[in-house]
Amino acid sequence: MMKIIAKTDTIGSDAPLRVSALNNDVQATPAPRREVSRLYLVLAFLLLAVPATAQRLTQSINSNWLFRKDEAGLTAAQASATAAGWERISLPHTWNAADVLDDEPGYYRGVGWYRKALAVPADWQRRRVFLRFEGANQEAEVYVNGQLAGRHAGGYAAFSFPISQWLKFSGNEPATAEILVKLTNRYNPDIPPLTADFTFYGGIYRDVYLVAAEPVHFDLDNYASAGVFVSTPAVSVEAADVVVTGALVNESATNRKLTVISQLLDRAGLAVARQQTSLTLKPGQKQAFRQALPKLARPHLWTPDDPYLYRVVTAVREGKTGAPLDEVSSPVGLRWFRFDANEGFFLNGQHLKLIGTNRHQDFPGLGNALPDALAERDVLLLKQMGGNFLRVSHYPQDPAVLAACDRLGILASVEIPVVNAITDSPAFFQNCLTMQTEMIRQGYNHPSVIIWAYMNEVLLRLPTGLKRDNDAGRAYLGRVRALAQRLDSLSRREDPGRATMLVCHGDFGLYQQAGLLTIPQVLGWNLYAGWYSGDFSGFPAFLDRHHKELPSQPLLVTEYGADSDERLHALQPRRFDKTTEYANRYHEFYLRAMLERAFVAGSAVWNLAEFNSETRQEAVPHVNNKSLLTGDRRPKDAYLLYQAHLLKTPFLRIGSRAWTLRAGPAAGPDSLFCRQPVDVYTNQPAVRLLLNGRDLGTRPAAFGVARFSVPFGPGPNQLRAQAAGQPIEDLADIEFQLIPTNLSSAQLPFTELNVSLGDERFFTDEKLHQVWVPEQEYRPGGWGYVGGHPYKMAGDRLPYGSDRNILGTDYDAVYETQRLGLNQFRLDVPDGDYEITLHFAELETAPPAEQLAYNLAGSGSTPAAPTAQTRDFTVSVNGLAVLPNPSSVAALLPLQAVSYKVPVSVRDGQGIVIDFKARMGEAFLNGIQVKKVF
Ligand code: GCB
Ligand code: CA
Repeated sequence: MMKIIAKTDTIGSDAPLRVSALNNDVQATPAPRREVSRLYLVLAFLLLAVPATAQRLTQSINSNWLFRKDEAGLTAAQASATAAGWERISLPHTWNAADVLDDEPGYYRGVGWYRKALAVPADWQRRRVFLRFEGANQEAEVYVNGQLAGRHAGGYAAFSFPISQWLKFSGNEPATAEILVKLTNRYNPDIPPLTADFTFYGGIYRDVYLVAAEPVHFDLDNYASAGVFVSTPAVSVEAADVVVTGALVNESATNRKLTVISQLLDRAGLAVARQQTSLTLKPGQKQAFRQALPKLARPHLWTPDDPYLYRVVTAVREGKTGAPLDEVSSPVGLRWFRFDANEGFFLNGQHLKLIGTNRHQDFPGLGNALPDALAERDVLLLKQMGGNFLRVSHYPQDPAVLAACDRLGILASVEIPVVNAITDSPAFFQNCLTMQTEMIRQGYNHPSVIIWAYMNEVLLRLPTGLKRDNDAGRAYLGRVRALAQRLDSLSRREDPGRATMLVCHGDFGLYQQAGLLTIPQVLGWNLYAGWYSGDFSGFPAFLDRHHKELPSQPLLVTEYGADSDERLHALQPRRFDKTTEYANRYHEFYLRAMLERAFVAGSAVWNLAEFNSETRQEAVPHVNNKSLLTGDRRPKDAYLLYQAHLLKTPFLRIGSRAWTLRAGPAAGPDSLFCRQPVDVYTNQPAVRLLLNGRDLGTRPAAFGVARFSVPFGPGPNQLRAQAAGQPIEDLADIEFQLIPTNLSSAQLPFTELNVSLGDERFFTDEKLHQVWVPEQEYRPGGWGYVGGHPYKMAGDRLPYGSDRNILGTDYDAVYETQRLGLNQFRLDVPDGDYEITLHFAELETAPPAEQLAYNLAGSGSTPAAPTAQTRDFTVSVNGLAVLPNPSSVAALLPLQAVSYKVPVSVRDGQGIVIDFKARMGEAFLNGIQVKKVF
């Protein structure tokens, strides 16, 4: 990385040295000559003692900022002079936390200003002061006292600017400085990402720090890196080589004779290796150094099970024994690894299947502005799942993430946000190269990192007009290859100790044609067979094709997953129904296929947790819920499946954890139960299940799951699952709303019914404590539709229903399905007073819904304005036309939820008969609720 010019001398140490907080340099300071008070002595001692370990002051400045949006295009001077419209905020902050969730397509992508008044101590006149941003999306201009201190492009890397020259001191007085930041998250074709399935929240959404260094300091102006780089070029069970490189800067006015000392400290703080380098720097000089520490014998290795961390503390001193002027501490994990195209991944010579997830920086209500603790919690949740691998997707994240990986023993891959497409411009290429350099230098000292990656599904969206087989298309593929080649070489040059990776979507031929498959050291595949296309069998077939056609290219399954909306459940799960049950089958199938193939080095589920993607529609608009955890980080069943496979301690958990409020029809006219499935996840051979204390029997666990069919009774049901011979058990309390088969049953009186028409799924509404059940055909004595057929959106992706955002409701899943052409909906309820609510949403729109193979809408793409269809039908309840014309254009706008509540008095055993009569087109109904009032 840097030229080596420093003179280096090594001091081997036989006995380890203990580094204490009060080191010799401080004690050696000559005593004050004058007589001083006792208090002064204590103060002086404190002042001397503190700088001994912290010559560089680093401090976050997150509190008390002012923020305002700017749609008027202010200059910095105008913004600074504007008094009105500022809002007091603290960092981390995003201005898009709310507008990504509303029914208006799009979110604010424009300029925001931040300002802060800073008090700077007088003694900082001597110091070199830097402003460090851990991340701000996406183009920043930083002004200090009205002067432009620096610009940065890209929303996911740290950046830092020297600001001393803009600070104004008068005499020995502290100074105040105004920091003003102009930030924009507008679309910029020269800055990746261009489009992606996640939200490009604007804001200073990570910590901001002020750093004040002595005039002699380690390089603080090297892509916002630590300025000191630790590598471990050779590690084995017998010995480890640790190398420290970096550069030293002399910003003082005199020649300085300096010593750089690096000490390798074990976990207890004992120095186990040490090296010292002498350098002489002229004023204004920057000089690189390299220190190869003495070989460490029998190193304590870093592994997922035992993530043992050493530290390298690198300090610069005046002369050989002077006070430390600057110090950098870096984590060190001693490990080595390799990828093998046939056998997969090896850590420290041992085979290790990498299993884990992807992660976005996203939390409900916070957008991307997460405190560090939430980043750390995500890594912990991955660890508690038994995972050992994190794909930090699709961009570098808060440094807290990699630090947590280092501590918890999670191997990591990090990438820059080149997603879906590139722009063929010199500026775009340069931004990519700069981002890759920032990512590598900023993340270099994290032993958890094993992969630097640089493109995700870059051929998903060929620019308009380009085809794989036209000239322009071929030229574009050539440009993508050129960029990939440059990013790959840059990564290998910057950091020969990590593997490079490029991630493709499942179009083998296209990436092959572009010549991308053999550029990286490891190839990542995002595979969704059985979700976006085809069925599960496409997945193993694809893996085997890779292994056959690219026998020397190691592979990771970098993404796989299926939407799962924890409110939706199906007894016969189907592709794209978004139920928990379909996602469970998907993960069971995929995990097995990968475990069976040694050549699959590892995998990462898409995604650890639900995340916002503003342009997504579907059952939960704006949310991608292909995940193992809900947005608020509760485990879905698939998380338990991985625990059952990965945890080494006895494990048992009852699945369907969010399905604790259930409903279903009684098994027959005389039964008081309904059978529904319950899966128990375990790493034990068999599971016994009890229902309200009654033994339901013991079932063997196959591939981590024991499946039961449980006869739920009305009201509370307590399940207790036990593993044979192990003192572990799990409890679940499920409330069941049993629907009578015969609605006038005295044994099980009718109370309420909520039906989602055109639907095969159950929908649990925790908030209103209601369960919607799938439609059924009317049978005398019972309830159901007469005639008609379920609505199905054009195209073959959805088994039924639509995936459009239904406006004006949070119950999109219910409104997205409908029964078309029905004649009646009937309920043979006993006499009494009832309340019926009918729910409608027109699902047909012109033009029809987007028909892309992958539903990854581009930035700023606005869904076509829905227009009304020609449809004319009437609805009457027990012969009364309660809704003269619900289908009139004014009443029923496309993709708008509408509902009508109608009281009905049932007499003479007539029950409830709702008639639908179409004069034009087909009548329809999306949902119905019937409640007995008295
Ligand atoms: C992908 C993308 C990811 C999407 C995911 C999905 O292949 O890499 O960004 O979010 O699929 O859910 O469609
Ligand atoms: Ca942080």
